[in-house]
Amino acid sequence: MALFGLFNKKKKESLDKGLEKTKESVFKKLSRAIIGKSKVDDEVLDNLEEVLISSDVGVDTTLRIIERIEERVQRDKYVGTEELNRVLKEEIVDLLKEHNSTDYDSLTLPEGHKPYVIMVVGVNGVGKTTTIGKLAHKFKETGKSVVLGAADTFRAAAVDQLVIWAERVGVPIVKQSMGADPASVAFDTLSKAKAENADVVLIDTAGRLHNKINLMNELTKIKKVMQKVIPDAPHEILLVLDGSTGQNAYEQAKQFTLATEVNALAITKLDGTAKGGVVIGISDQFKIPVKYIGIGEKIDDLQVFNREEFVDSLFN
Ligand SMILES: Nc1nc2c(ncn2[C@@H]2O[C@H](COP(=O)(O)OP(=O)(O)OP(=O)(O)O)[C@@H](O)[C@H]2O)c(=O)[nH]1
Ligand SMILES: [Mg+2]
Repeated sequence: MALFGLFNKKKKESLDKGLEKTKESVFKKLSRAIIGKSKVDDEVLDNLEEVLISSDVGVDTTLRIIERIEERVQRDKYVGTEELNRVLKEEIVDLLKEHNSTDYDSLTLPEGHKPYVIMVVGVNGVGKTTTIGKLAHKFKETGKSVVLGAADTFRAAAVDQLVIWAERVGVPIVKQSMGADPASVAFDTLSKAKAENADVVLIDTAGRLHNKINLMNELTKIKKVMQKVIPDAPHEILLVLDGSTGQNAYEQAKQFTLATEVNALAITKLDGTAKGGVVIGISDQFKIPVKYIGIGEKIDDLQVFNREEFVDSLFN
């Protein structure tokens, strides 16, 4: 138990540090929003609405949060501004729980899929390859055997980058030369993982092809070919979004969810940006669980997303 507590403390510390910029910005704005006010009234609520929208929470989600707080103020008759942070935290966590009452323990793999195949998608530069490296490390730490597949054959450097991660983490990788058919790499990767009875497969894909239609067709083809080896693969299509792009991340989520069956999200680069509010908006607006957040470039800078921890860190 003591060890578990230590882990949690470490996780919280890195989360606080990773979200520093967003926290600072939200804190400043919130302080301004309640200046000279002792109770939460209409003016404070108007200011709060501005704070949330300007923190990239998104208009729809902001309105839902404000509505909840309005109801709360009516119900409780009086809510002091010193309680605003606590009330905000509670209402946001409750809002996020509307889609899913329990948090995902993303590292516990569902039974009956061995190997469990995760195909990682997203536009170029969002952090797909880095997230795969960090995730491979996480799975390995929990005792799982992992195989990586370098199905981004669009650039030579893409394969090399994944090779470096495979070495760093100490897991096998399946690759072919640059320009090879990505679907063929995926096929080889699944064949190897199946033969070796591996637990998890992580497939990297290209974020940039000649155009968007090409990209979506390519992903569909990779999927089809994978199913020749494992009929229900991929079990997870993990869309990686760059949190520091704010509204752009929403747009990408919209486009990818329309074109492919994305069923998990990772939001990266939350360190070094004040736009961390995107995580709240995206969790609320897409009914797809945010499973991971990226808070730095290093191997340990990926966290399993937990709504309460996240919201708690943001408003403390
Ligand atoms: N600060 C920070 N940087 C990150 C994070 N995740 C990824 N990066 C950096 O973002 C850059 C792009 O990451 P990649 O993993 O190469 O992105 P990608 O989606 O694979 O890119 P393509 O292969 O070009 O499509 C790298 O410099 C990473 O180190 C993060 O959580 N925080
Ligand atoms: Mg890459």
